[in-house]
Amino acid sequence: MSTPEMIIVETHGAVGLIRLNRPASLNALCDQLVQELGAQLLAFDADPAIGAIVLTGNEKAFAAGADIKEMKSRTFPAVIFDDFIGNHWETVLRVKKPVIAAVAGFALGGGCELAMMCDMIVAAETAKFGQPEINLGVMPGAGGTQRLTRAVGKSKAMDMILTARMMDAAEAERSNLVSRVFPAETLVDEALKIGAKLATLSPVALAMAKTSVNRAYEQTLTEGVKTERSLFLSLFGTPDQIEGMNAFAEKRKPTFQR
Ligand code: DAK
Repeated sequence: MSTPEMIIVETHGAVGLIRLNRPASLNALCDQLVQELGAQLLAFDADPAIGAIVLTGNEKAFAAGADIKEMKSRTFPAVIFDDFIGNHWETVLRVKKPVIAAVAGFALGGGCELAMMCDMIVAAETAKFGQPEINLGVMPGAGGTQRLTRAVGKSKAMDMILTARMMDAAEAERSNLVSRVFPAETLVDEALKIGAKLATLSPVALAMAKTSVNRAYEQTLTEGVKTERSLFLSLFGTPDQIEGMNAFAEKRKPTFQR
């Protein structure tokens, strides 16, 4: 993998941190940035020393959307037949390890959609979420109409998508778009702490739990509970299940396999 130019990659113990780094364009998601992000997500996913991943931007923007200047001259045949914005857009959905989006400043359009593809979103008090594509004569195209609606409900999703209104961090927390809100200065540290906790847990149990929660989006309750049951049962007999339950009975901390 060549050295990335538009992301900053760090490791903090067992947590991989990716900072989107195109500050002059508010981290607008151009082809190169999206490709570098996808490659790094897969690299962390394959690295046994990494147990969780944090994805963040900077204090002004998580990402202000797809790069409008790069996208503006695309025509209908081209968007159908070209690899529009690259299929790396949804790489985060293929990652088995937990991925936390830590959002400060703008998370707009594709930036909001990228955050919603992560497993959880934590936000700084400065965060602003929105799907303003309607202002550009288009509409969300990377899951915004679906994931936002499932997160915040129809009325708020319609409000944001049809009027391009932004939602601040307090409203996003009230509306269940984000799980926790922190002061901007401590956002990344807090996200890393969550990642560090996750990295002490059983990777296989985390992956199965993630799969099961995601199935809640796809299935009826009855089918979802069936999926949950079979994933739950599949964990019995794994070294981590044996270790986790023995450790509890022996009043010691478990050591899970990486
Ligand atoms: N693209 C390109 N450049 C952007 C940008 C963007 N999305 N957002 C900001 N910038 C650039 C600005 O052009 C400006 O550059 P210079 O003029 O200095 O060269 C610089 O970042 C600073 O921006 P501003 O001067 O505008 O800063 P302000 O603080 O005044 O305003 C703002 C901040 C976020 C309110 C404003 O920049 C803004 O409205 N930005 C556009 C937000 C937006 O409309 N986002 C949605 C884009 S459409 C798909 C995948 C994804 C998508 C679609 C399909 N597939 C996989 C099929 C996604 C589509 C979108 O996201």
